[in-house]
Amino acid sequence: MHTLDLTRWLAGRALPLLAALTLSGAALADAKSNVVILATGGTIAGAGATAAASATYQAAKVPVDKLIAGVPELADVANVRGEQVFQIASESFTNEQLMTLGKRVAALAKQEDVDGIVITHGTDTLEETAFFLNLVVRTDKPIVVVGSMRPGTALSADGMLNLYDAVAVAAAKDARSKGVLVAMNDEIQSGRDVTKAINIRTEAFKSPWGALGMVVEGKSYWFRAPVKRHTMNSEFDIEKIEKLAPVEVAYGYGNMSPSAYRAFEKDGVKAIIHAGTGNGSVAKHIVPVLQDLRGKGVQVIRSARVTGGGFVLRNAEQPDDKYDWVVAHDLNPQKARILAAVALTRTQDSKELQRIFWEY
Ligand code: DAS
Repeated sequence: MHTLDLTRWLAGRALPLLAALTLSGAALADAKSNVVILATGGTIAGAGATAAASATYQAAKVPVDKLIAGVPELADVANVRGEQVFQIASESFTNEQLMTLGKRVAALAKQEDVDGIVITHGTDTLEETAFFLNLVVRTDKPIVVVGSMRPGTALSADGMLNLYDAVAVAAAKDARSKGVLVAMNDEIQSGRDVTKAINIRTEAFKSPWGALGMVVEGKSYWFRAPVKRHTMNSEFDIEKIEKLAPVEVAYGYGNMSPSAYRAFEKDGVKAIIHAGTGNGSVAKHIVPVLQDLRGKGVQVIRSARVTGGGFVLRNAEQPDDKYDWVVAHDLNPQKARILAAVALTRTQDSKELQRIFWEY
């Protein structure tokens, strides 16, 4: 074969092959999910004065682009981009900020070019935000909330791996339709169930009914799925909510005073979560106060300060049917507040409220 013919022959085959390989490279890149990271602050964006300062630091300092740059491996599991929604310590979250975050998540979830969403968040109220989004964002795309117990400046900081895990889960097709998830300490937790059970260890987040799975080296392994209503099959939709209802929590204990309940009444609350001792018990001198509040239209919801694997049994400690009170089922007081604040945007009927506490 003449040299010229050989060159033509090669060009005729090598170029399309090269193009195909390049295309497949680009196609591979496109095969990766598009994940948006919404940053709100917290320890995962925190900074301490020294590497030994693992528990003394300033939360909400590091911007989202630096968080992403700090974990270049994110690009191996997804195409990521970041948005700074807030830069706050999460104990300071307000209902208005929850609504702003929820509306942004809902808008992104509708976008064709968004496959999953990660929210970096302080750990103090992470469980409340995760449960709120679980109730009001109508999507089956993965939404993963993540935080850290140590700032990125600390020895054995946990934030980078937590963020990597959260992005890997948000990019995973098998994470769809499981409700809002929380990725912390190698575990994948249900946003509905999880709570911050320990205030100073990396294994801080526990679910009374167990984690849904694990994420290891960027791969998710599932062992359970949620059974309560969430996201796509929720009756709540953030796009139809103007403002969350004012709901407060009062803690039960020996020798307690009724002042907190009266103060909340003056503030015009729509519901009070009674974080009772034991199985949502109410001290006998507090019962008439709650009956009076119910008579004035305030919803009374019995939760318990005891959490970790039980639930408040209706009509056990108190005759809820007779008093027209609601029980929070297995929800801890802070989650009961979130559900009541959302539910009261749709109904003031205590029987409807009780149905909602059974189903979500
Ligand atoms: N203050 C805590 C918060 O922002 C810090 C953290 O643990 O994230 O929730």
